[in-house]
Amino acid sequence: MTDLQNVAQQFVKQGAVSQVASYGAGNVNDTYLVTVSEPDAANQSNRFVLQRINQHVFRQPELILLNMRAFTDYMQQAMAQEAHNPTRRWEAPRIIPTRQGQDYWVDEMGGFWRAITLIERAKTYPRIRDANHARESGYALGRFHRLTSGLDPALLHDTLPGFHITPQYLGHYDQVLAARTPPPEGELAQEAYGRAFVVARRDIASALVDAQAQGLLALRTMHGDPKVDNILIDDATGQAVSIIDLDTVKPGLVHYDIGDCLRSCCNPAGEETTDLSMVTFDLDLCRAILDGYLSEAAHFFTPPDYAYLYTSIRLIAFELGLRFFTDHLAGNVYFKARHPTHNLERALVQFRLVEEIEAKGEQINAIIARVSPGDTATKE
Ligand code: GN1
Ligand code: MG
Repeated sequence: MTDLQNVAQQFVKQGAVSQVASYGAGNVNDTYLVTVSEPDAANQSNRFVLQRINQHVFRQPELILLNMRAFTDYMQQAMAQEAHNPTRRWEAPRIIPTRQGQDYWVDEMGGFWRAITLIERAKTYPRIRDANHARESGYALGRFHRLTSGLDPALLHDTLPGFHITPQYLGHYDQVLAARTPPPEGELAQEAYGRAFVVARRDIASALVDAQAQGLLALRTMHGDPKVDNILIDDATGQAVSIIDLDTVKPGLVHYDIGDCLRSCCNPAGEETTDLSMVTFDLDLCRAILDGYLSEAAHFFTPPDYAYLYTSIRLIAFELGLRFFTDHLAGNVYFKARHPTHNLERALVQFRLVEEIEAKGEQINAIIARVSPGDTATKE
């Protein structure tokens, strides 16, 4: 068993580790909150976040740290240069080096560890609480995209090849399906539903990569995982202060992020519910998120960027459902699962959400039209 105290101590320059506790609800990495007897001089805090990177998913974890250095430095400069509202708090987690000055530490079993600062007086939530929370979540993503919009994505490494490339997930799904043995009796109906669901939507898988190939959507810096649990909300003001979980920041389409943020934040039941009748795509939350997002992103958004918003919302919900479904069929090898059908349940939630997004397509497009320039007549 890993000696967590010893791992944590590698990142502590003064004082002793007094507690290491499990932290957050990530599906991929292992995350801990570390408490130290004395505050760190550089970070002014006696707590920090310790993570073991899942090397089955991230094959070259050191690239994560290289990227993090590059884009956090860039964002700091971008913030210093803009005349942004100084009363608004906005922070980014920083890398805490080891006592030897390295950005990560590898244990004797090959485990890859890194530490980052904890942003105090703020927390994340597993589900959206209200329209203000939704607007702030959209703002946080827009703020991140705006602050990185001038960064040449070619300067960032690809920490996770194929991430959000839906046609690749589909190819993998086909392979897994070809090797599939018949499911247990109790899962037959759900699996048949899932398979039919995917068949009916295969043709949407390439919509965003095609738009990129046609030069309509540009490669930029993406966050990769802007779900509701990764938006930090200030305890006192209710405003977003950071977007965390920066392992998947890499070159990509901002539309992957927008789709992911909306599929996560517009479903108040959350992605872990087992009551499918509670899964909805809430239009008021959608409007609030897009308002918050565009309050920052309108600065760099182009007409095709607006035109592909609906596509991205539908596609990324479908993609996550497909990823969960594939992982269930493959025996839960990617996402952590607390029980054998956990990833099947998660897939069904996303598929239900896709049906909602499709059923409400006209209304969602009407919201998008209202927030798009050129449609000033209907603007609120
Ligand atoms: C994973 O590990 P976590 O919970 O931050 C996944 C995301 C999914 C998310 C769904 C690297 O994120 O793509 O949207 O689960 N991250 C990776 O909850 O695959
Ligand atoms: Mg993540």
